[in-house]
Amino acid sequence: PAGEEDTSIEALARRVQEHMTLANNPAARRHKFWETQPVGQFRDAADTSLPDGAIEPPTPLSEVRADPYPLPAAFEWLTCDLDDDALLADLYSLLAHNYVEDDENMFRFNYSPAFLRWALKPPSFFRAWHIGVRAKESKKLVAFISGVPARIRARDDVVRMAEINFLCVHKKLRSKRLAPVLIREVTRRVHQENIWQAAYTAGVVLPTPITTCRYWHRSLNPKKLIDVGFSRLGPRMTMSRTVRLYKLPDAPLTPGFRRMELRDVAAVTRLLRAYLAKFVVAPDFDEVDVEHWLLPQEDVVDSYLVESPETHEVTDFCSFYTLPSSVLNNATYATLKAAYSYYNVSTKTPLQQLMNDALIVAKQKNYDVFNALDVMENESFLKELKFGPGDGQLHYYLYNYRIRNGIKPSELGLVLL
Ligand code: MYA
Repeated sequence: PAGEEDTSIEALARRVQEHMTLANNPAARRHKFWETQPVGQFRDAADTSLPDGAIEPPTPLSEVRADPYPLPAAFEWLTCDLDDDALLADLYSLLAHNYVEDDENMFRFNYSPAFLRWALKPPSFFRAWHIGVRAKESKKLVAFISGVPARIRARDDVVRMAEINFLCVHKKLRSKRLAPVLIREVTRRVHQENIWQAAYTAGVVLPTPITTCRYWHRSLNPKKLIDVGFSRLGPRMTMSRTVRLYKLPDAPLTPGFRRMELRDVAAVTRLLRAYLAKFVVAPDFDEVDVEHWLLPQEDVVDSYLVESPETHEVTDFCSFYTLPSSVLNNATYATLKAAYSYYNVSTKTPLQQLMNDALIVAKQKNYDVFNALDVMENESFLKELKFGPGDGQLHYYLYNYRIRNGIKPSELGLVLL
C-alpha cells in the first residue's frame, strides 16, 4: 500500500547504496536551487568544450526584475542602515546567535559590530546590498545577506563582482527554503548595479567550488585552547611541554618591523599589487581599497610592515583580521580571540620570518590562536611555524564565471572575511 515502507532486502540494499554514494560523493546530491543558477554544474565537470569566463551574458538593465522577490506573509524586507547603531546591534545579535558554527557545535563566529561595519562599508558600497528580513509584527531581524563591490581578476580578466557574505537564517526558520529567496534578492540588487558576477565562500559543498582550502591553526595560548576543547594535548605531551612548544619571543625580531600607517598606503599598494599579480584569482586593489581594507583598526584589522632601517624602503607586509568565536557551553571561557591571516607580501624578509613576527604581535595582543588558509604561499610557513591542520574545509565559489578544472589553493590570492 502507498506510503508503507518497502522493507525488502533489495530496497534496504538500495537505500544503503544511495547513502554510501552521497557520503562519498557530495556531487551526487541534487540541488533544486543551485541547479537553476549560472554556476558550474557538477554534470558539466568533464565537459572540456565549455569556455572560461561568464557563463551567461548580462541581460539589459530594463529586463532586471524591478521589485523584490516575495517573502512568506509574516516577513518583510529591510534594507539595513549600518550607520544606525540600533540596527547594527540587531545584526550583531542575529549573527552572534545564528551564524556559522563548527561541525561539533562547540564554537560560533562572533563578528564584532565594528568588524561588520568595516566588512560591509568599503569604498563605493551599496546600502541596497545590506539585506535584512524581519518579522512584520515583532520587527525582529530574522535573516540577512550582504554584498560588497570588488574588482576581482581571474587570469587576465578584471571583473566587477559582488562579494557575498553573512548569509544567515535564524535557527528557528531553517530548512524552509528562505536562503534561496535571499540569494535571488541579493542577485537582483547586484544586477541593478550592472554587475553580473560574484565571489563567495562556504563550508558546504555546492556546485561547483573553484578551489577547496583548509584552515591551519597556530596555538598562541595552548592551555586555554585545550581547556575549551579547541585542541587536544598531543600524544606523550604534558601541558608544560606544550606551553613551551608554542612559546614565542616577547617582541618582533625583524629590524624595521612596525605597524602600518596612513602614510604607507602607496607603498603597501605597490607591494600588494605586484604580489597579487602572481595568482590566478585575486582582488585588484588600488590605494583607496588598501586604505580601507588594510589600514589598522583596533580589534578589526591589523597590518605590519618592514621598513628598511637604512633605505626607509617598505619591503615586506603582513596583516590579519580579528574574528573571535563564542565558546558554547564552557563554564570558564566565553570567547576565543582569533587572528586570521589576511594578505602577506615578502620581498626581502623571508615569509616565514615575517609570519613569525605576525605571530609574536598577535601573542602580545592576547590572541589565543592564529589561523591561516593554505592559499597563496602560506604552505611555505605553516608546518615550520607549528600550525596544525584543522578539520573543516572552506570552498571558494564564483557566480556566473567558469574556471575550467578549478585552481589550486596556492593559485588563489583572495581572502574573504
Ligand atoms: S557562507 C555562510 C552561510 N551561513 C551559515 O552557515 C550560518 C548558519 N546557517 C544558516 O544560517 C542557514 O543554514 C543558511 C541556509 C542561511 C546557510 N551558501 O533556506 P534553506 C542552499 C549558499 O532551506 P537553511 C556565506 O555567507 C542549499 O544548498 N547556498 O536552508 C556565503 C539549498 O539549495 P539546494 C546554501 O539551512 C553565502 C538551499 O540553500 C548555503 O535554512 C553565499 C536550502 O535553503 C550556503 N552557505 O539556510 C550565497 N547553505 O537545494 C550565494 C545552504 O540547491 C551567493 N545553501 O542545494 C551567490 C551569488 C549571489 C550574487 C550574484 C550577483 C551576480
